Amino acid sequence: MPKRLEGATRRDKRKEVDAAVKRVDAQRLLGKRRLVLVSNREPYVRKRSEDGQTHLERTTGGLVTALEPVMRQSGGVWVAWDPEGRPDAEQRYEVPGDGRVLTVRQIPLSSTEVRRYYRGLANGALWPLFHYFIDRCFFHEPDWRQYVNVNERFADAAVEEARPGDLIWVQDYHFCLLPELIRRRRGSGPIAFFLHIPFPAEELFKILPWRREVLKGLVGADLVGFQTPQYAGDFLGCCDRILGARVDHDNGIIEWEGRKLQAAAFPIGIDVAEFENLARSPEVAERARRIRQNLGVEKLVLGMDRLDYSKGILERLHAIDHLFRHYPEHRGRAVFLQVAVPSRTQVEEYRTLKHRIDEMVGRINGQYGGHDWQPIRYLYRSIPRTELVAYYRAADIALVTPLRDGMNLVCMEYCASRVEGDGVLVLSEFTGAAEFLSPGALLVNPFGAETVANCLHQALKMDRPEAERRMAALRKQVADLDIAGWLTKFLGTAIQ
Ligand code: ADQ
Repeated sequence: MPKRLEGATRRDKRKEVDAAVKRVDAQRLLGKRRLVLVSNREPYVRKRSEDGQTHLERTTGGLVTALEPVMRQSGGVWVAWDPEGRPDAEQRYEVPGDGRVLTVRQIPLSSTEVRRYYRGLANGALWPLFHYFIDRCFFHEPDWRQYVNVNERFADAAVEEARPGDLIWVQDYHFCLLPELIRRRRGSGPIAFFLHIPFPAEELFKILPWRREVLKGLVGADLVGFQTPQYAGDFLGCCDRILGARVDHDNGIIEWEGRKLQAAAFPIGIDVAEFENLARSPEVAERARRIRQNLGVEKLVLGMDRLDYSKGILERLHAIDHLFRHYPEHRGRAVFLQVAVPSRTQVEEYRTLKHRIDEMVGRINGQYGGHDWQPIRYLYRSIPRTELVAYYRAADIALVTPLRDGMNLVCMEYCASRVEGDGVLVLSEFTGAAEFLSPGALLVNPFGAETVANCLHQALKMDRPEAERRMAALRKQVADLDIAGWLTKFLGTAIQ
């Protein structure tokens, strides 16, 4: 029997969930099917409250917020890694709430599996390769074997959970082999896959020693979704020329082993209403005012990222250095605030990166700062949603300069939070989001410190009418990309 964890409903923000339920009609989309979702990350974390009771807290992030009501309406099962579980103890638990039951099936991993499948193949080979960092890739056969092994374990669990006709939806690069493994075990029933990160150009993808295996795994799905048409096109090219499948490039149809499947772009968005409502709340407005007051400058430039080399934080700091050196008029007037949420902290490379960022912040502050003004403020922590939105409200400019990013939600969250209609977005042209936000954003090549500094200077000097014009275009685009629409389109296509 699944165990129930006490007290979850108390902490759960039911109102938010109910609002989202209204926008995504799971019953209309799925009919009697349930949704069985597989993701690496668990959607809930267990917290102990002061009275000693364990309760569940939903992890932050648009995907979980948008999916939870759909999963619940369909009585769905979420299969995910249990990072705290003992390797031999698989668990299932129900998430209390209104309506039908949502079950989480947890898959614990051994330390070898974590090292080789998660840190090794997923984050030491696929993540850097798909983000174009060839020199950071490590291709080890033992890592690959564990990747296969873990994908097989997840396939067993997903198939065990799924009833005939249920939609199994696999998320992201941790599980590229899963669609085919599920198909082999299950025979019929729809399978969908969505890649949150970029899919690389063929010349890069070719580098992967297990390129055919990965493609074969993915084409086991009925629908493979990508963030942008560019990534979908690159995938189709690889299926055509590396796998040897028959490909209709115009319609995104692949024929493989007597079956047809579709590959297409489904650009993800954010829960726009959630950000707008938070930004409009008096608490957030007051907090934003205080943030500005404490910084005591005319202009606040904000960076907000997971601490990951793909986000280009070090390169951004070089640009800040360049800005204060070559445009001294901003000294004492502008502050760059970087908030970085710790990420993959057990990986040596991420620890080194943190070290280098710490050093660089110290060096720039030492060089230009004084008693009354420091050019950079740096927070290394995860911050609650309300605080996040307060920073977005407080910032005149969002500096979003990843070296490569599947989509990037931070830039959309910033625009949705600019309820007064001003603010400037400086956005890397190597994000998926750049394909959709170019009319309003200042697009920039994040690799050139001088280029970014010049662009930032332009943003700092931009007059309000231009900023408002640009922000109006951005807010419209962000509203069109709302997460509810994404979910509706994806699920609608997956069960056609
Ligand atoms: P990420 O690489 O995590 O996502 P992103 O899309 O920017 O990148 O999402 C980051 C999330 O973390 C945002 O929702 C943001 O609010 C939050 N966040 C950032 N800094 C934070 C902080 N200091 N404290 C708390 N929260 C913070 C992957 C892909 C992306 C893709 C998404 C969704 O790499 O390209 O856009 O999935 O598909």
